[in-house]
Amino acid sequence: MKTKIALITGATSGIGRSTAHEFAKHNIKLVLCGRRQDRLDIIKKALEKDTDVHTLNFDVRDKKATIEAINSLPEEFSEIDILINNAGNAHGLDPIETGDTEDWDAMMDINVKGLLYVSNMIIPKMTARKSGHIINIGSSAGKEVYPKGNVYCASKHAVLAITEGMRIDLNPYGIKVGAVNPGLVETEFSKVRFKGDPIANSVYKGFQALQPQDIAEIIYFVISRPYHVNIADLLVFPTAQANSTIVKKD
Ligand code: NDP
Ligand code: 8X3
Repeated sequence: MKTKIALITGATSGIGRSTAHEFAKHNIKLVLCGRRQDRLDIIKKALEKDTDVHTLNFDVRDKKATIEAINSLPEEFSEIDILINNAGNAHGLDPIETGDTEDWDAMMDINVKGLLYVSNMIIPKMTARKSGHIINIGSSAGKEVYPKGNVYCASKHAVLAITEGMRIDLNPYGIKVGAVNPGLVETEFSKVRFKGDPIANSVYKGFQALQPQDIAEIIYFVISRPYHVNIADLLVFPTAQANSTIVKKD
């Protein structure tokens, strides 16, 4: 069987980086994307013993850079079988009346428009081949709005709407589309959200948060089902978390 090729956005940290490691274990060829070249280099070096790796450095907010980066893929990496739209973050946690419009721009531009720009570059080759699998990393925040989550939650609700839209429109081509929606995962997510404020250190204290490896294993499970099985939407919480606001802490 032909070796599959996966493109993972946000592969320099957290869920994306763990997914790259998990896929490499299963000999999936990798196109790893992110803005931090030093990290891309380190991950490439670590995974190259298991699989072929190509890195792309671009900001998903930048449409032109996204187009150029994906167009630059060498032929042996250019037919993407699996797209993991993972790049994204929350920026700030503020009530709507004092929210920072720069944060709003970042979340909508990265989590929503960036996902669309990347998908727009990958989907045409999937439809031409009539095969492919797209997984969008949503969030429990895409299913439930929590206090001060306003725009981040909106961006993740949009990811779920886009996922459904993709699944409908790509159905005639036999392309699988689904979302994996985690609750609290201990990554650099809160460092980014709180911009270096020490409050970030308390987010995952007092309970066992999900680890990025937990999500990576689930993503591998999703992509390794037989062709007729499409996991369309998957919500995963740490056991201590009941919903976006109820977390049992020690
Ligand atoms: P991390 O902060 O650890 O990783 C975020 C990744 O996204 C990094 O690799 C970063 O790479 C990349 N990224 C961010 N902005 C851009 C950009 N403008 N252009 C290109 N890449 C970008 O967070 P997580 O691993 O937790 O987050 C991954 C996904 O999971 C996100 O979509 C997040 O919303 C979602 N999620 C996270 C949860 C959690 O609790 N942690 C729960 C539910 C969903 P670089 O900086 O190098 O560009
Ligand atoms: C990340 C989970 O609850 O911090 O999407 O928004 S939460």
